[in-house]
Amino acid sequence: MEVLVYGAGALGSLVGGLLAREHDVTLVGRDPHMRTIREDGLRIDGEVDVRVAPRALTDGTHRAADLALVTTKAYDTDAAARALATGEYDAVCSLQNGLTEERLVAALDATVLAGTASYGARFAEPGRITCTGAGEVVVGALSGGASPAAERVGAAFAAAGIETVVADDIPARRFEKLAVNAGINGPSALSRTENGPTLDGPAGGVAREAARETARVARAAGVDLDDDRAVDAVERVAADTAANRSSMYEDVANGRRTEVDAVYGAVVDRADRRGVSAPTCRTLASLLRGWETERGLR
Ligand code: KPL
Repeated sequence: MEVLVYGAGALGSLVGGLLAREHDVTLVGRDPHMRTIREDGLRIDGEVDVRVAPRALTDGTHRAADLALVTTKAYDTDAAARALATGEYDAVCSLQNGLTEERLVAALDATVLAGTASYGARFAEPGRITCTGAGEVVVGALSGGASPAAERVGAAFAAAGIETVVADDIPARRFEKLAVNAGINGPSALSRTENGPTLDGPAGGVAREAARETARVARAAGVDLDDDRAVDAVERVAADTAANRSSMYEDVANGRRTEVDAVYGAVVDRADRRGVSAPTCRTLASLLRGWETERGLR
């Protein structure tokens, strides 16, 4: 299968590198990472040991592939969609944080799938990614149910040795993932703690409450996600990735813009539209937006 990975940061490079063991992969990202991959190939170490030589591009002009994976930060989704709209893909699958898929649907004439990748990935240096946790990829139709496109994509991931689930309950899984991000990302970034201690320490109550609020918003939107499932998911992911920094902690530690809008904005906007309360997510959104404003990041 020909696969284009749009957004070759840590996770995109890791997933693209694993796929390149079996498929014809093109990574789209930034220099010097792309230049190093072109010259020396891509090295993945840590929990897996992989050396591959995918194509590595820095621009977003027209191209075609069987599958385009979108792995950019959520706030770069519109730019990714504009670039992908100049190409042709049988399926486009988001592995991003936040509920970004609707924006891809609006911009693209292709089947858009939703996915999650529970791998831990850290950018070590240009051309080298460290896998800090080997997980699984879940893929499925945006509105749930069976999907031949999701089956094809799932089979391609599995053929590359990636543990893969093709799920028919994507609406609940998307909100479950949002609950995980709402529970872990803000509290870990604001308390500067790794995922495990975030749940075990003083920020644990905030994390669980943010997950419950996300589940409430999901239910108000007609998605069947109960509070216990959302809290269990946060606790499970925090335990599985205990020693990892969340992406938002990394962003804050490096003085970069965060995915506050895609995570907390998504919860709070939906809460406001549906008339449900989400005070914890609202507070986390305000704190993170305030931090970004102070640093001129928004
Ligand atoms: O998706 C993540 C992130 O850091 O953005 C989690 C699942 C919280 C893992 O750290």
